[in-house]
Amino acid sequence: MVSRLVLVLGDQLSAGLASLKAADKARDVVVMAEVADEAGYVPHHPKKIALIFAAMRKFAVRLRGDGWNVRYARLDDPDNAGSICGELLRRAEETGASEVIATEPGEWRLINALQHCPLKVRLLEDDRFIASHAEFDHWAEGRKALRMEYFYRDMRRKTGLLMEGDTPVGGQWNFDHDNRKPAREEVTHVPIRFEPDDVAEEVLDLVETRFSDNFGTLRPFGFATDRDQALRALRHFVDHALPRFGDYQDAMLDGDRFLYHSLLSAYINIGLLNPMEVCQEVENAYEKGDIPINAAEGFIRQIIGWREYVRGIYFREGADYPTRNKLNHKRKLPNLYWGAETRMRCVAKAVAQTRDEAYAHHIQRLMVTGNFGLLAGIDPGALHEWYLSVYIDAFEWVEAPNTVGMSQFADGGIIASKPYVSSGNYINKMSDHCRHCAYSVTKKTGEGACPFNLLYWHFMDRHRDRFEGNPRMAQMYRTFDRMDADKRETILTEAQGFLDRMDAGEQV
Ligand code: FAD
Ligand code: DLZ
Ligand code: SF4
Repeated sequence: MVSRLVLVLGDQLSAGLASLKAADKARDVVVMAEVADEAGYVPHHPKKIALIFAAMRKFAVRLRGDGWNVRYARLDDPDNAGSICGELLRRAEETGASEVIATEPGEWRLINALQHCPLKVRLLEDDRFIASHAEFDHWAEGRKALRMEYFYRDMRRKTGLLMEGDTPVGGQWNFDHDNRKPAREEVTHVPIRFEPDDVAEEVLDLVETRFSDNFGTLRPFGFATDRDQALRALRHFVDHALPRFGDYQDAMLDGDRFLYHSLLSAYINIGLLNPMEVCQEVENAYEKGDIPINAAEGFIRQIIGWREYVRGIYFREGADYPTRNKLNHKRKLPNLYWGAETRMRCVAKAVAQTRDEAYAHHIQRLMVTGNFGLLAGIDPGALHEWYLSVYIDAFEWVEAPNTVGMSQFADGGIIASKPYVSSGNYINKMSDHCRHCAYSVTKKTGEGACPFNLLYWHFMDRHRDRFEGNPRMAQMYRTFDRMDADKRETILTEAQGFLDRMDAGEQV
């Protein structure tokens, strides 16, 4: 019988993958390929490329050990075709196969490329997610607003996680009001790191040679690159950080990059960990009495709520979603996102950490770099490309709704009911950055006034027509209008001056 090709992409490294389940070990051939197209569609952080290549190589070894026939192309193989479709065509010619079984990629670009590849490609739905496309669409159908909270409750009912029959454990669905504690200065959690093994070392050398111009520091590299290590990272998180995850979820500290966050997103996104097993581990810890309900519920909501919800939106909204720009923001991305010096301590810290770790936690992404981008009117497409490039966990299905929708309001309010904008006050409340900053968070105007304070009102002013009628923003417009006219004028002029200096490439 003629063999079929079974495609396994760099973020599909799961033994239970749909395409592997549908294939026949005895006759089918697994195709895996490190290709220039995937490594180059954005300038990925070197750590991200290293993680994916090392994890792919180790997964191929594992599949061979399980009896699969694997054809693996390394990036520097002389015959490498440079694209996923090209590699499939090459392997089809080698093996005589004419049919490909693939699990749906997490990006429209690659789905499109597979659909146009001149081979018969059977795309299977990615069942590592909890909600299928049909389930999400069924939930969304006919609703005026697609709010995550209601979707999340359905996912709790479907999975049975933290449920007692039909009612949520602890008597309420959401314990977020317990999760807004500001930063504490002594954080006891140190994330687990893994010394690169021979496979990882070889990949690090390759990445060093080929991608040294990309933004980001490659070494030291401490990410898990196989399932056993990823499981150890999960257990380490549950034992050491999860108990305080809820309390300090929104906090930021000048001297601590990770606080009590899990750093598990990349492992879940590339398939080393399954989202349900992660949640079950957390539920077990709660049932054993090791962690409080606000930690368990808060964490599980991020995975079965937010993660599933943003994926549903990405696929429901279609391929043009990442290009949306409802607020018509056009400013080019300032160099400070690529590490140019800035006096804004919060931004400088988030960007430096991103460069070193390929990681920043949610509030840094949303309320520092995202908030600044939105206030400054930066083109959301440019921000989308930045977030997709620089984070270890960035794949378009999850990155684009978070950036374009949640953070930049560029989808016009499908994900967020109001824009996530704030003055310096929020950052000061949730962090200690302002104490170390050249700007003064308490100054609203004049020399040294915090730029977030100026730009906040600039944003409100330039989008008055759109947001004045939003009941959740009306109070802020009233506050602005109560200021005397001179003060309003000064704020707007100073904000514009700041933007002009930034556009001119001056250090701000
Ligand atoms: P934790 O704080 O420990 O949270 C636990 C888990 O919940 C995460 O591992 C992740 O799987 C899930 N999760 C939490 N929040 C979200 C969310 N909003 N959407 C989806 N899953 C979530 N997450 C990505 O996985 N990839 C991205 O490319 C990405 N881009 C983002 C861009 C912006 C502008 C923003 C505001 C958020 C983005 N997020 C993205 C969501 C979130 O910031 C990261 O999932 C989280 O910071 C990963 O770190 P962690 O594993 O330590 O998460
Ligand atoms: C992100 C990435 C990178 C950097 N390189 C590869 C690769 O060489 N081969 C591969 O199969 N996958 C890679 N990936 C992951 C894909 O880009 C990912 O599958 C799509 O973006 C869909 O989520
Ligand atoms: Fe950021 Fe403003 Fe605080 Fe400086 S003063 S750290 S710019 S919020």
